[in-house]
Amino acid sequence: MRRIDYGLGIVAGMLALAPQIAHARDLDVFANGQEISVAALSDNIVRIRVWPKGQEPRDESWAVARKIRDGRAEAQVDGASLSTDRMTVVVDPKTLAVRVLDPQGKVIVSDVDPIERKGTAFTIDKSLDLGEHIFGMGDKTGGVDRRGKSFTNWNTDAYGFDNATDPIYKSIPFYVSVGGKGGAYGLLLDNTYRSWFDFGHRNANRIEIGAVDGPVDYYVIAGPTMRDVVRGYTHLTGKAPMPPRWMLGYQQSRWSYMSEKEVRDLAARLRKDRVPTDVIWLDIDFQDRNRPFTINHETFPHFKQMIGDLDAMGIKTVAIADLHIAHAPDQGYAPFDQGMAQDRFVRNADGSLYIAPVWPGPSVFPEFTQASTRAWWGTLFKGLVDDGVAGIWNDMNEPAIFDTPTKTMPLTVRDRISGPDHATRVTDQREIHNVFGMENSRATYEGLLKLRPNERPFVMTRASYAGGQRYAATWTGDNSSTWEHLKLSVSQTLNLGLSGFSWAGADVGGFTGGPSPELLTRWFEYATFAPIFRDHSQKDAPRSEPWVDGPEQLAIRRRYVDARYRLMPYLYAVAAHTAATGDPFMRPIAYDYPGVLDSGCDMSMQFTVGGALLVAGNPKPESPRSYSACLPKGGWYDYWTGEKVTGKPFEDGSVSQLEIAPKLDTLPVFVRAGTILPRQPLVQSTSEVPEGPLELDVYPGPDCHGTLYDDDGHSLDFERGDYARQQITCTMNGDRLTSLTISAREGTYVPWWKEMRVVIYGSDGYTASISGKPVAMSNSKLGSSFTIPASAAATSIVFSPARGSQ
Ligand code: NBV
Repeated sequence: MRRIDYGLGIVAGMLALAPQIAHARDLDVFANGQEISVAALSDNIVRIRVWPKGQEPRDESWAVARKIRDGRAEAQVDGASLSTDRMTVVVDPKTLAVRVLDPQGKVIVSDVDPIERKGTAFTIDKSLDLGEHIFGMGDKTGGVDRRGKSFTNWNTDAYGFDNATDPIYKSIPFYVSVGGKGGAYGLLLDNTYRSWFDFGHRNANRIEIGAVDGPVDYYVIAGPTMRDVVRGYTHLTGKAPMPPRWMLGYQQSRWSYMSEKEVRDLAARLRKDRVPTDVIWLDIDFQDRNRPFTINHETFPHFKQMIGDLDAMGIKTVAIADLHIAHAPDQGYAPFDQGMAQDRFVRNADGSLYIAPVWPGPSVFPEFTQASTRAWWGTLFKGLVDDGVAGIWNDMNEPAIFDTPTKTMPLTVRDRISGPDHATRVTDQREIHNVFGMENSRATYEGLLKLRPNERPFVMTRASYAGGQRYAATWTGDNSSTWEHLKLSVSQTLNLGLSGFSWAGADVGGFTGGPSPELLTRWFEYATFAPIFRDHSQKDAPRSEPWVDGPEQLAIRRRYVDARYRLMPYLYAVAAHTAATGDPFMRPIAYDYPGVLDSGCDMSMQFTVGGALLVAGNPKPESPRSYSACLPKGGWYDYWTGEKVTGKPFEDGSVSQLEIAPKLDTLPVFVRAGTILPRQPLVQSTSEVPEGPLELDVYPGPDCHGTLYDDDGHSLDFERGDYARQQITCTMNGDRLTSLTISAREGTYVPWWKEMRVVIYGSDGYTASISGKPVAMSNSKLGSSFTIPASAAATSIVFSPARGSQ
């Protein structure tokens, strides 16, 4: 970087990068023995780094790719401030305190004290307005809003965690603040050491951010909306990629299905009981003596054949592959032998091999911080992939170690780093612990992609760090079969979504303890609308497959799984939108309806799927007493009945309330007026082609739209244009629908539907025509419907009131 000294300690750096950004300038200021550098990576993202003078840290990151870090937006440097079109950063030349302002000069966030350093540790103090709510921070417990709480980032195997346990599995040092005077903003502290965030817990007007070591290296993302911030964050750290469609199907797991016979019986039962299912999971017991990349051929004598047979039934197999490799010298265990021969495992500070107990007994651990070791790890999946395993589950990668009070490796365990984005150097677990799990899942993801270059890899990881969503989906670890955990499953999944991890779920029914019939049924209902719907339970805990509580509970659970499969065209279109934009699949209501933020209505068990479908759960899910669903301003329809609902305006008028008397067989779900919701006939697996027309449910209202999206569901061909997308809009005259337009099909893929059945809710009758030709319409009390052939060309349908219904 070439530097120009402007005097007074203010320096503007000229970047000698790509010619088109050569004019972009960073702001560098030094004072009191410290130096600060502010760079505008895009018009709403700045990177701020501060270091003791002369000790500029390496420009490295596990979270933010180099090409993103090297990006520069048009920015003006004026004295000690840097401005883009959307934000200004002002540095106090004496203290180096930072103020971030919006274009109107309103403060988004400011330092309330200079950075404090104690040895290698530092603390940054940021302002916290009265109106701010805080979200994000990954899987942290304690409810959706993080305000008033403090957290530590240190990946931890948190078996038996509760709503106050911290730290747990993941470290995502990123939050979104909403409701402050300068609008929403986000902050990512890109520091992998043990770090902490205090959101007004010790001091109500402050956010304190610190780490025990490592660089002061953070990004501020300006809003003004929560959506802008989350999109900005996923620009920085990457989007969760488009998953295979089967990820959205129902998934059945257990620690463990112990034998091939048990797995085959399970698959047969799922089909016999007509519980649509896409995935069966194999936990550690399918392996030989818990050794990753082996198969117990006594209990699974025809492993490959079994997977093929499941596949033929429309059921994929996901198999576990933990990161601990059995320390098994001279036993012909290839992962150990190869790893030793190639020096792939982490070592103690004195250079001796680090060996510690986990499932296989004494184990060794690949050094995932080396690119060549990640590549080697990837090759180990060849056998499982050849056998037809569809996805891989990386558990225990905090990393979890048995028989040690810290539950993990000593901090002194050495990690060598090498690879394209890092200097080749040696460090230790103090720096690497929090990224170990992410790099494990990255190695798996990249390995699968190499083995099957045109398939979307599916990896599920337990531990991760900021940016881990690029490589893996996640789940919330070892939760419990309690109502409290049902609530946690909602708040954790929401915050994971706001932290980039759109593909997340909690063990349905709870991992430990065994759910009551009511709890398991309710959990099925909520999980129907979660990104990942996987029923999983602990060894020796009561079983939690859908039928375990008899036919009545099974019937309700099945009805919900059916509902999810019927919604698949909508869910898949939301998934495609999520992968493209970073908008979470499952979102807090305020994401799409910011007006509700301070309504005072309890929305702790409410969320939307893709903005249009609103789940209005009971804030006390165990209680039979009636409660209020809080519906944002605007019209809503009951998803189950298609009827328009009207609530009572509540307090400030930003929501209306609907009194709900809880019934075990109903989870209230509403559709925004103005939604066009695609649905399909019921199937038992997403690999089955639905029979009959695609259904387009039209819920008339303002800003009326919907999206159709389809592709082959598993390959990467969609990236080369082999997908089908159509936008659907409608126009209204007052309360009446006047037209519906389906755009010409974009992309080369030909979707499965040959016909579309359009259902218009909430009217008392229409007649319809296409290009002047009447369309046969059937009108009933609930709405009007008609069927038209599917077409790649644009189609416009014009409506008029049915005779006698004006
Ligand atoms: O592999 C066994 C389990 C697994 O079922 C669970 O989902 C993981 O979170 N695993 C933890 C290890 C044992 C936990 C007690």
